[in-house]
Amino acid sequence: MARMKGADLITEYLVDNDIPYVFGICGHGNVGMLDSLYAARDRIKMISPRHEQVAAHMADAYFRVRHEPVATLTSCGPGSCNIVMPLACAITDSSALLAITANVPTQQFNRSPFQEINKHYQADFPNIIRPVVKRSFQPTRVDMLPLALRQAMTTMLSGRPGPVNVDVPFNVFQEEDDVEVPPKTPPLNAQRSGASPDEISTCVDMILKAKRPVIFIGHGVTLSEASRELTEFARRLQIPVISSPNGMGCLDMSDPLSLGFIGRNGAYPANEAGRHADLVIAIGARFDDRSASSWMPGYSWNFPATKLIHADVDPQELGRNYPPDIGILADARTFLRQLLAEIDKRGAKRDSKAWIAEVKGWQAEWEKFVRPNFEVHASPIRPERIVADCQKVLPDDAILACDVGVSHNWYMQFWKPKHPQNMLNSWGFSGMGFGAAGVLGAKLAAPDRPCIAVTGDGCFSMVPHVLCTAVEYNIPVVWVIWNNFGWVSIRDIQLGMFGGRELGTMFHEGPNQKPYNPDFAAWARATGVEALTVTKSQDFAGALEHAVKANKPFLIDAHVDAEVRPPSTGAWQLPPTPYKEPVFGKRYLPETEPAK
Ligand SMILES: Cc1ncc(C[n+]2csc(CCOP(=O)(O)OP(=O)(O)O)c2C)c(N)n1
Ligand SMILES: [Mg+2]
Repeated sequence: MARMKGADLITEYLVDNDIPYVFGICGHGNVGMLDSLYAARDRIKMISPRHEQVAAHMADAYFRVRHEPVATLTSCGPGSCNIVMPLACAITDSSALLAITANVPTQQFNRSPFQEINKHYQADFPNIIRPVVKRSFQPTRVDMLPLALRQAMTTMLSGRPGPVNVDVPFNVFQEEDDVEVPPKTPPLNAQRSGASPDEISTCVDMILKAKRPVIFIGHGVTLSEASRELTEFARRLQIPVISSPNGMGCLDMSDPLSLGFIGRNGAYPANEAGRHADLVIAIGARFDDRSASSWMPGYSWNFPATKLIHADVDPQELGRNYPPDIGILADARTFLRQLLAEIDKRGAKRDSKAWIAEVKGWQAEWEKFVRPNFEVHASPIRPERIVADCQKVLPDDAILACDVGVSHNWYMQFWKPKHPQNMLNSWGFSGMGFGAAGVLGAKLAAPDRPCIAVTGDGCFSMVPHVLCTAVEYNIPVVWVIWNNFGWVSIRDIQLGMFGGRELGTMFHEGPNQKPYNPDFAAWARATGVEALTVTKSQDFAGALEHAVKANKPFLIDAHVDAEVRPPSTGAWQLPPTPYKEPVFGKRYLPETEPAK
C-alpha cells in the first residue's frame, strides 16, 4: 500500500500496462490528471489534438494497427460528449481504447454544478456513453480506482475487444488514499476459447463433403492474429476466401484464392462465389446488410440452401441474421488450428478443381470488365486510376486509413492489401473523419511505415485541424483528398431515389451556384503542411511518390470525377425504397437444395 493521489494511481497503472500514449484534450475537469501526466512525461506521452473526436479516432486506429490499447483523456461535459461518435465507430468494429473521462466533484453531485448532466441521475455521463462502450465505470473514491481500472482493462481486452470508459470525478484525481496499483492486465488474446472435438469433427465432415465451399472472414480473424492459419487452411484445401473490409489482407489479396469483398460494392467473383456456394465457413465475420446485399437471397448469399458453419467469439453474432447449421463459440485462430489438426489427423484432401475453375472464370470476367478503366487518363481523374496508382506507388507495408464515402466504396472493391492491419476501415458505423484522423494514430503505432489517409472532401472538412496536430507533434502522414466537390455518395443515393433532385449534397457558391471547395492545398500550407493540387491523372502517381518520400506531413488535393460510380455487383436495400439490380452479374437462386 502506498499513499497516492487518484491521478497518480491511474498514471502508474497506464505505465505498468505499457500504454505509451494518452490522446486527449484539457478542460477544468481533468487538470489533476494532466498534472500527474506532467510528472510522468518521460514514461507516457500526452498528445493533444484539436478535437476530442480526433483523439478517440487516433486511439482506435492505434489499436487496429498494433493490437495494443492506448487511453484517451477528456474533460467533463462537452469534451467527453465529443467522443461518443468515435467510440461508436470503435465498438461497432471491435476496436479497443480506454476512455478516461472527467466528471464534476462528488461533493457537488446533484447540485447542478458547471457541466453536470443530472436530469435523471447525478453526474450522469455513464448513461450518455453507455451504448458505445463495453462497460462504463464511475469510481467515486480513490480506493475504488484499483478495482475499476483492473476491471475496465480486462473487459476491454477479453473476448470481443471494445472500448471501455472510466469516468473520474474531479476530486478523485486529486484526493489521496492508501492504495495499491493493480497487477498488469493480460494482453489481447491472452485467453482463447476453442470448439469441442465433436464440433470440429462435424465441421471437417461438412467441409470435406462440400463441392463449392467458401470461407468468409472478418475483423475477428485479424484481431485473433490468425493470418498464417487462415492462409494454410485455405491453400491446403483450396477454398476461396471472401473478406469483409477489416479482414482484408489476412489472406494476401494477390493470392488467386482471395476473392475480396462481397455485397453491393463487392468484387464480382466474391458475390458469384457467395451465391453459388454450398457451404460457407464464416470466421470472425458478421453478416451485415452491406456485405449480405441486405439479406436478400441470391445476391450475395443463399442461406439456408447453403450450409453455414459460423465461428465467432461473440455469441450475439452467431445466428444474428442467418441461423447457422453449426455455431461455434471460439476464437478464430484456435478454431483454424483445430481444423488443421483434424485434417492432418485424417490425412484429408479435397478435389476442388471444378469449383476453382468456375471461380477463375468469374475472376477473368471481372478483370476484363474493370481493367480498361484502371489505365484511363483523364481530368478530373477517374476513380479507378487513383486506386491503381496507390497500388503501384505504395510499398506493401504501407497502412491505408480509409475514410467514408464513395472513395471507400472504390477501395473496398479494388484495394489489395497483402497483410492484415494494413487497411483500416470504419465499417460498422462509418464515422466521417475516421480516416483523416485515424491516420495520425496509425503512424504513432507504426512509425517506420508509410501511413496514408484517403479521405473525401466532405470527411476532411469535418476534421481539418488534423493538419495542426501533425505539425505540432511531427507526425509525417499523407492525406489524399478525394475531392469531388460534394457529399457525393449521398448525392448519388438522392439522385437515384428521387428522380434527379439534389439538395444539401453538393458544395456550391455564389449566385451561379458554381462548385465550391476551399483550396485544400492552401489550407494545408497555412498550417505548415506541404501540399499539392492534382487535377490530371498523369500527375497523381508522381505526387504520391513525392509525398511519401518527403517523410513529413503532406496533403494531396486530388480532383476526382464525381460522375463515375463504382460498379455494383450485389444489391443494397433501404426499405421501403426499391433496390437496383447489380450492374455487373445477376441474382442467382438455386433451384434445389444442395445434396446433404
Ligand atoms: C459524421 C458523419 N456524418 C454524416 C455521415 C453520412 N455520410 C456518409 S458518406 C457522406 C458523404 C461523404 O462525403 P465525402 O467525404 O466528400 O465523400 P464522397 O462520398 O463525396 O466521396 C455523409 C454525409 C456519416 N457517415 N458520418
Ligand atoms: Mg466528396
